Amino acid sequence: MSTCYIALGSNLEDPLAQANRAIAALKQLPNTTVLDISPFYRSKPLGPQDQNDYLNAVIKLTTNLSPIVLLDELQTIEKAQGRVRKDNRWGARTLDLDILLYDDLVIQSERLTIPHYHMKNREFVLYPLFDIAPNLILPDNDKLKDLVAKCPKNDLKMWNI
Ligand code: A4P
Ligand code: MG
Repeated sequence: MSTCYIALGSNLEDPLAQANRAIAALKQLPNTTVLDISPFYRSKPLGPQDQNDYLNAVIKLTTNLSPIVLLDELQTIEKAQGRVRKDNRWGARTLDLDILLYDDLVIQSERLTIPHYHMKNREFVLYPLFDIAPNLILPDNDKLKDLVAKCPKNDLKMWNI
C-alpha cells in the first residue's frame, strides 16, 4: 500500500457539491482507502483574477494503484464532473484533482510530475496538507511545517465563513 495526498480544487458550479461528490468518488476507487480529508478552504484565484474564489482541500489515501493508474482514475472523476480541459492555463474549473505526493517517489514523466510542481509555494495546498499531515517531510527532506511558516496565507479562509 502506498500513501498519497491529493489536492482538490473547484471554482465552478457549486464547489461544495463538487468537492463532496469527488470525495465520494475517491472512496469508490478500487484498492484505495480514503484516510483523511482536510477542512475545506476558500482561496483567492491564482492566475487570472476574473474568476471565482476556489474551494481547496487535500485528501489522504492509501492505494495499490500505480501513480499513472491513479492519475487515470482522477482524470475520469474530473471528466465525470463536467471538467472541460481548455487552453487557458489556470482558468476556472469544476474540479481539479492533482497528485501532490505518492510515498517518497520523485517522478518526472510526460504525464506526471510528483511531487506536484508549485506545491511548495501555494497556500491553498500547504495549509490543508499541514492540517492532516503536520509532521510530513517531502522527498527532498524539506519539512512541511517550515514551508507553511514561509508561505503567506494570502487571504485563505475556511470555506464556510
Ligand atoms: N500532471 C503532471 N503532474 C501531475 C500531478 N502530479 N497530478 C499533468 C495531476 N496531473 C499531473 O493538468 C494538466 C496535466 O498535468 C495533466 O494532463 C497531467 O498529465 P490539467 O488538470 O489538465 O490542467 P490544469 O490543472 O489546468 O493545469 P495545471 O498547470 O496543473 O494547473 P494548476 O497549476 O493546478 O492551476 N487558484 C486557487 N486559489 N486554487 C486552485 O486550486 N488551481 C489552478 C489550476 C489555478 N488557480 C488556482 C487553483
Ligand atoms: Mg490538474
